[in-house]
Amino acid sequence: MKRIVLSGMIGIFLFSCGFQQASDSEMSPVAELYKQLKSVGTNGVLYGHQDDLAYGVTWAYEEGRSDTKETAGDYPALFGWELGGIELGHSLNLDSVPFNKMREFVIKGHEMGAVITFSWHPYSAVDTTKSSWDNDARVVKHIIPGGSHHEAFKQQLDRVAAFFSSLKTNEGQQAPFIFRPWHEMDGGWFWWGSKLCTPQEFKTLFRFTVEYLKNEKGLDFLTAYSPDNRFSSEEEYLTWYPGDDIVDVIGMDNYGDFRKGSVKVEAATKKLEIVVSYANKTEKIAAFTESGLNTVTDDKWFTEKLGPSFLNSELASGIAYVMLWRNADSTHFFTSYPGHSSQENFKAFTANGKIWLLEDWNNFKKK
Ligand code: BMA
Repeated sequence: MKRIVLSGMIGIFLFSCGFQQASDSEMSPVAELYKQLKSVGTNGVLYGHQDDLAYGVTWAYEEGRSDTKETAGDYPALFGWELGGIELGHSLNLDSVPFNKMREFVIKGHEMGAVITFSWHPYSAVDTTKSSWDNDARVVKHIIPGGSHHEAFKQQLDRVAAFFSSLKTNEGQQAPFIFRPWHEMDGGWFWWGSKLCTPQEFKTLFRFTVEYLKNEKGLDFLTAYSPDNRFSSEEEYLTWYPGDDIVDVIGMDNYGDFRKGSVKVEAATKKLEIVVSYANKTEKIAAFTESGLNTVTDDKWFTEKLGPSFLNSELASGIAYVMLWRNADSTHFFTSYPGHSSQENFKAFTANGKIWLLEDWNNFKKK
């Protein structure tokens, strides 16, 4: 990895010019990440896992551990982390991960060569006792510019920005990452979801969030747009889309098409094809930003459901990565772990040459 730090202004300039135009020697770490992920194409799919280095089903905060590594033999190629709680100045996130530890894991993951992505389930800036899932009041219209709680929302973003700015290596290099705010907006379970804001309000919120962090706070990162699976056409997919000028990763979260008893692998494939087709058209990165089967109730799930959803289609296999959700405890885990009855199947899935763990990804980058 090249470690060339450009000033914020030059970074913004390169960003607005499009990454492709910069030559390698002048590329920022974020531009380089974009280029690397874009070059994945149909060669492979990075395997990612939320909170992988922090805890697994049977352990927590034990140096070097990872349910992925202990099951499949290597770390994930992508690590997901969650910011919820940072906006209130909490020292632990909403899943009890200390932000100080998270920072260490992010830097470690980056130095290992992995891709880093952040989700964010913020508390409401209108009523900070309300979590992301308190969907009984309109929040979005009050926090966008002109809204009654816009200043309070900016203070929340200031805390997010301070954390992002602190993600620096010992040499002072900012670790590049993908920020994936306001996800699953097409569902009705979050206060930024389809029940409680209009597409226009949503787009204003999304744009303000990204532009404030970049333009006011001088941050540089890739941005992911990630609706849930409730679309069947490109037009529907783009209902909440804030614009090609601020989105880099064209994503989808999808648990619904993988539920035991009502699995719809082909439907999932069609949606991924819409995602990849739009990303290809706009020169962006396509990704399967979240999935998993809670408590992995199907021992063959990885090779018979998840894998085929993208590997069975040349177009859908153009996603750069797939990220599975966290392994919190024995009642809330979304991928395999050592000793679980799905472990052999998970090994077989990750042994497929198209599914890349960390070493596969690092080898690809060397080529
Ligand atoms: C959800 C669940 C919750 C968690 C939240 C944010 O899907 O895993 O337990 O608090 O994500 O990470």
